Amino acid sequence: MRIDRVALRCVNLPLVSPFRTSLGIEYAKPALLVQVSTDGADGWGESVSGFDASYSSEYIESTRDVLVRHLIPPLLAAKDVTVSSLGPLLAGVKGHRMAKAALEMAVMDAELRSYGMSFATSLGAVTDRVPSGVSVGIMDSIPELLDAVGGYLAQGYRRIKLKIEPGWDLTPVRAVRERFGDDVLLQVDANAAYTLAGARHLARLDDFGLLLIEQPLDEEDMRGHAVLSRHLTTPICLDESIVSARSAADAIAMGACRIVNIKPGRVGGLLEARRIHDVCAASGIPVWCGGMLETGLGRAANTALAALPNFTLPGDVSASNRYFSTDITDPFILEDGHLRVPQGPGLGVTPLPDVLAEVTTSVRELVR
Ligand code: OSB
Ligand code: MG
Repeated sequence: MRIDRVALRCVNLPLVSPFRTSLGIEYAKPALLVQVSTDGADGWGESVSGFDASYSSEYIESTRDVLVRHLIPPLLAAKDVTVSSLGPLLAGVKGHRMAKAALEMAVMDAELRSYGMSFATSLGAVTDRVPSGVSVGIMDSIPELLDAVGGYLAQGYRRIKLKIEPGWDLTPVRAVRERFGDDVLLQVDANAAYTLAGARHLARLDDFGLLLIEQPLDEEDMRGHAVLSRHLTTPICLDESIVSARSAADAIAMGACRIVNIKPGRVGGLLEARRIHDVCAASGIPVWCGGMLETGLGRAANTALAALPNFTLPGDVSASNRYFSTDITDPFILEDGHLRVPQGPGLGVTPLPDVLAEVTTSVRELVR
């Protein structure tokens, strides 16, 4: 495939309600979209980098910069680009996994569209629908939280994840258990807000039968997670700490986690995400698909990945209307607590031109 043009498009979508985590509060979802034009089909990718560097060292402007200066030029110069040639082509650039993931997704979309093959088939999906969980932000009050959780359960979400931080942990978990009972699949995500000094406090979460506690400690504190895990009966799940198949293998070997959250957009792309899935499967570690409030483009890719066999827990793959009043693609809809895995060529979805135009804040084009 010859790549003739790459367009980098910044979009900003208002969120239906503010999303608060231990890292801050978001009112809108900014995203950098990558559109590749080739001698075959066009393809779309989406970067999960955020507006600031609070969740990850990568952020939208750093992603755009490394794409423009270092990642796109070798693609435009290459005679033939396929998704499997990207690894070697881009090996000279360290890190910048979110940028690489967006580019890989766009090239993969173009390549698979030219074959008429879906992401699901290409990745090895074993199901055509995936159970949908929902990530519930930190709220101003318990009644507000119970309203939100009750609303999601009424819609049919199969699993609830509560964002926690020191001062908002035991009380919201207890309140949700008391109101909605012990049968609700419930888990928590701290986004690295605790230290080992909080181990005894976190162990009090063991009373609530949680599926897992996600990323309680700093992303680089693999040893700390291994120590903490010996103080808890609740399984530790890592998110931010898992950046590659190698880090997943290390985490498992150290006993730092018993479950892994795989975010393709954060680990360098779908191929690395699949390698993490495979390492975990071989080690008996269940995985689930995380999310970064993706638009319908990233959601299509995540849904396809979540259909692989070792994705045995419901993921943060919620319906479009959990995030946006209007998505940039046809919306993903909750049906009996599941999202359908797109079956069309490539991602199986494309941006709706009118909506795209409305949410676009800038476009930059690079040509061969
Ligand atoms: O830690 O899983 C996280 C959103 C942005 C950044 C980090 C996280 C999240 C979520 C939302 O929890 C998951 C979703 O996309 O629904
Ligand atoms: Mg997380």
